[in-house]
Amino acid sequence: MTSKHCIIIGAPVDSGKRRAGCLMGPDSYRTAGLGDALQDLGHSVKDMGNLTPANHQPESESTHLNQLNETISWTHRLIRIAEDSMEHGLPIFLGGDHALALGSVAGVANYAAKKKRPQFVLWLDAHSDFHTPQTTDSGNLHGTPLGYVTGRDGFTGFPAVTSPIPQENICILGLRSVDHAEREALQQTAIRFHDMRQIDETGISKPLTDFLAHVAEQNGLLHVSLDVDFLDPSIAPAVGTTVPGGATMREGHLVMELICDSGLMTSLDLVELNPFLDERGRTAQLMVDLAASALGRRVFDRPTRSFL
Ligand code: HAR
Ligand code: MN
Ligand code: MN
Ligand code: MN
Repeated sequence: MTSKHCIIIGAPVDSGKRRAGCLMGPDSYRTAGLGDALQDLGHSVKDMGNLTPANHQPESESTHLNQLNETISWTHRLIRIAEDSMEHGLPIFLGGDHALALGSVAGVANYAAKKKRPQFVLWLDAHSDFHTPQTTDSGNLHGTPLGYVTGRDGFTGFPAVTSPIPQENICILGLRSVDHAEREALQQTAIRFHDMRQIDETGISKPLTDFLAHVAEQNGLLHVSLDVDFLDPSIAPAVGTTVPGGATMREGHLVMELICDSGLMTSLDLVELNPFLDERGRTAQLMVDLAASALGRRVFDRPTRSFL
């Protein structure tokens, strides 16, 4: 693949749910060798260090939403840095929990709109994260980013979504835990969603290559959001929301290798790693290895595959 300028952005967001620990994620990825792995593949790497949320009001008692103000403040920060970093290279957002994608995705979409290119999103996750602040039972905002970036109502207090992602530009792979309200809403949309049962039947490459072909045809930008719980907990235990029956090691790598072959990825989130729950760093290492696959690591070189 052509070499990229990778911009590593530590986003130790830990406000998207109650169980703490994702704030240690960015440093775990660094310890697992993310920067060197990317450089060994021929990319240039700039590490921006870890962000902090903008100052915010103390959390209010009068909402069922967990750490709302801190999450809003992270969203402001991340939108700006996402928009800006897209001008300079391929941002890799090191989470942090999935609430970081409220900002990373909204920000890259603003950049795409400026460039008059359509923005696409590949969501690799056990969960659909399609709640709004009204529909979430848990009050955990890491369950809402796809709701936010598609422009669903109810995100009072958050930055207005100026470039909503069109539903037909989103593909979710890996689903096996979808709440009732999310299912009802998702089924009314043009979002492409594939649960593990379907992936068992068709293999994971079929829905993915169909989607990549669509992105290529539309000359789109592609944001990839990789949630640790996309993977089976037996290989990726370091996550607060484990759901059995997830993607295998090879399914994970194949997804990343196909993304790499397509040459389409323009930004990446690595989210939900909770190093406090890890076993000798194996989950952090696997996530770094998957990122390396998406950016060109392989056993044999293959010609770039055309998705058109
Ligand atoms: N749907 C559940 C909720 O809203 C669980 C959401 C879990 N989300 C993540 N990221 N772990 O995918 O509470
Ligand atoms: Mn800023
Ligand atoms: Mn998620
Ligand atoms: Mn998840």
